[in-house]
Amino acid sequence: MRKLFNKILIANRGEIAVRLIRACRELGITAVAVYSEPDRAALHVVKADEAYLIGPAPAAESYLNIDRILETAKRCGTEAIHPGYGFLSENAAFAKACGDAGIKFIGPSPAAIDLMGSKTRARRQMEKAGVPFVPGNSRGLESLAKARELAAKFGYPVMLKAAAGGGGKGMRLVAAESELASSLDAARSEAQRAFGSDEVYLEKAITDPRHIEMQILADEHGNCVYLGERECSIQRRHQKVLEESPSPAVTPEMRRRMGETAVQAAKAASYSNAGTIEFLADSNSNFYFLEMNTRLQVEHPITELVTGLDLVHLQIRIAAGEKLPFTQKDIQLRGHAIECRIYAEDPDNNFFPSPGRIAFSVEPSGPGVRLDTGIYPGWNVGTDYDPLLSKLIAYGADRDQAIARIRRAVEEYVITGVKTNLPLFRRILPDPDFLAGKTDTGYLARLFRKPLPPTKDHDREIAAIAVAIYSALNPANGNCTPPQPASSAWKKAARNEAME
Ligand code: MV4
Repeated sequence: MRKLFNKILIANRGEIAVRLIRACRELGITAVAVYSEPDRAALHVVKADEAYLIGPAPAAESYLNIDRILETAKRCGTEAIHPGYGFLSENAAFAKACGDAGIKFIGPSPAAIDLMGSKTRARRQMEKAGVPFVPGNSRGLESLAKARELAAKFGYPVMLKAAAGGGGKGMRLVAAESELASSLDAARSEAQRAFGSDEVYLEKAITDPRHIEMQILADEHGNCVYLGERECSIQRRHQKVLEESPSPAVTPEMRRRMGETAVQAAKAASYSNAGTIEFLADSNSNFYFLEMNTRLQVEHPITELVTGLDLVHLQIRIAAGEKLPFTQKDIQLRGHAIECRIYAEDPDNNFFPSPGRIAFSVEPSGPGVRLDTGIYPGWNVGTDYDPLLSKLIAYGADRDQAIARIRRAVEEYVITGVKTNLPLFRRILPDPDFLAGKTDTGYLARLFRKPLPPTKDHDREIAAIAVAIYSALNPANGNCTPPQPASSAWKKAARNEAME
């Protein structure tokens, strides 16, 4: 096989950087890591072929430092840059700067990123393409009077959103006309502060919608396919917690309509590479375009498991100019996959970040289990970046088997030294509403109002704590300290014994 690229620089950190390095390794491509000062000994630095310091802890001076990253890319002779998710992944100026420097940005064109970055422009483009979207306006609101008129037309409750926002930032729910004036003022000043633009638009609010997103893949020759949906409604403060594919709420017919709509949307944006169309779905299975994410997403592994495709390999092949190696009819969705995002957060203290040194861990494995992790025992989890530690993913022939496997894997998983949200999954996974697939965006709030069920996990937890203490007290038996040099007395004795 022709080499796609000789060298790729990975402009990211944590589990996703490790995921991308693995893809490079599989494709025979040299993987270059960049890192900030506190990330000197991060897992992605350990795993890369080369690694370069790009600045101090603040992201603005390191992982968001376009000049420094491009300078590093040129110095080490990289041919392409993969931005991962977050950081510079949806920054059109960065994508453009890569192109100008003769380095391939592994993602869509700057124009496509730019289009989808403006929610109002994106809505206008989708309108032209005949994609269904939430009733609302697609230009900034010029006045309170206009907002009143539109809200009356669509009916309360309505949602005010920042045109430059997304992901829930700068969003306000307005229940009645009496709140409209103050909400509009607040939304405007919040948008100005957060995004440098006070453009705000209005949509009819869908109550307790589901968040269902469709993965697409497009090459640079006009071919585009959809790879099935992900149900992402289980969120806390716009942070996804658990995702699954397929969605328990989507029928084959709805999937086909959603998929074809997503391909239409991608084509209307002249989109290439991997992308995701977010939809809101109401309780009557109507779905509406919400926004497009122009990057590889955190939850991409569940799509990989149900399609059998490697999305990162495909991203790299597309960026190298290859055509999609399949058409829509070749895509077969098979089985069921669930992802749990493991965060360093304290569920007993309002999910407050829980930094610290990973003292010890037991990683789950076994049938149908995948763990994408960015940590190791001894690693110090800081507060400079996102608190995502790892993603635990399970696959099964059907939803029941996927749930059984992820429950089993969550029970196996031990992390000590920081608090994690693992106990949250011990609540979600056996919950009758979750098991019945009743998982709209109001699901977690409803779960938190339920009384805590009695737990049978305590014995296992106590056993895990005992192992951790034993290991901490007896360094030679644990993995919290570097391996003892071979010259230690007992190892010598063991060697002598082995030779006798
Ligand atoms: C909405 C909505 C209801 N109606 N828009 C939140 C994230 C951002 N991408 C859009 N969001 C929403 N937009 C209308 N017209 C409800 C939400 C919403 C939500 C969406 C997806 C997942 C979780 C959510 C939690 C609260 C609100």
